[in-house]
Amino acid sequence: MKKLFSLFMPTAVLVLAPSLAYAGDLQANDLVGVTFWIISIAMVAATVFFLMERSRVSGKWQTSLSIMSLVTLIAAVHYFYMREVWVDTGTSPTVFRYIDWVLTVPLQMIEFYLILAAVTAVSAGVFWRLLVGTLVMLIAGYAGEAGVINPVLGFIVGLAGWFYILYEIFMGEAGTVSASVSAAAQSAFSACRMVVLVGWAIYPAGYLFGYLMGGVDPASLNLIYNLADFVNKIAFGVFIWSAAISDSAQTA
Ligand SMILES: *C/C=C(C)/C=C/C=C(C)/C=C/C1=C(C)CCCC1(C)C
Repeated sequence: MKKLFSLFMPTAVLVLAPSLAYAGDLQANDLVGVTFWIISIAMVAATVFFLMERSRVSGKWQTSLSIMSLVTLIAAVHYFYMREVWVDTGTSPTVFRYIDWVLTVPLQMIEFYLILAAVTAVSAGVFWRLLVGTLVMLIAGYAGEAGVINPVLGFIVGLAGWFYILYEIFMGEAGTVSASVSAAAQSAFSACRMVVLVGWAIYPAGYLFGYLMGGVDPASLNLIYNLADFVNKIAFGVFIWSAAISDSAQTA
C-alpha cells in the first residue's frame, strides 16, 4: 500500500499540474477541445490502472504493465499541453503531438519484444528493426506536416516505415516466433498486431484528410488523431493487461 502510494502521488501531481493551471478556457461548443480533455483524463485513469494492476500479474508480465503505464502517462501530460495549444490558438499542436509519438511509439514497440521475450528466446534485432520503422514513419510524417518537405513525399515515406513494421510483426522474425509461444502470449501479440494494422491506419487517414485533400483542416485532423490515440494506446494496453491476467491465473 505504501509502495502504491509512492507511485501514485508523483503521477497524480505531475499530470494534474497543467490541468489545474488552465482549467477555464474550454468552450462548450469546441468539440475537438472536449476530445482533447476527455482523452487526457482517460490517459491518466489508464496510467493509474496499469500501475495498480501490476501487482496482480506474475513477474514476467510486470515490466509490460510498467511500460504501458509510461506510455499512457507520457500521453496524458502531452494531452494537457496539446489541449492548451488547441483551445488558445485553434491550430494543430504538431510539435507536441510528434514529441509524444516519438516517445510512446518506441515504448509500444518494446512491448512486442517483451511479450515474446517473457516466454521464449528472441533476438534484440526485433526491437531495433521496429524502432527503425517507427523513426522513418514519424520523421517523414513530421517533416511533411511541418512543411519541411512536400506533404505527399512525407506521406509516402511514412507509409513505407509503417509497412516495414507490419512486415516484421506479420512475416519477419517477430511474426514467426509468435506462432510458437504460449496461448496467452500469442493472444496478446496478435491483438497488438491487429491494433498496429487496423488502429494505426486511422493516422494516415487523418493526414490524408487534414493535409492532402483540399488543404489543411485542423479540426478534422485533430479529431481523428485524438480518437486514434485513445484506441491505440489504451486498447493496446488493455489487450496486454488481459493476456497477463489470464496467463498469471493459469501459472499461479
Ligand atoms: C500513441 C501514438 C501512436 C500509436 C501513433 C502512431 C502514429 C502513426 C501510425 C502515424 C502514421 C503516419 C503514416 C503511416 C504516414 C505518414 C503520416 C503519419 C506519421 C501520420
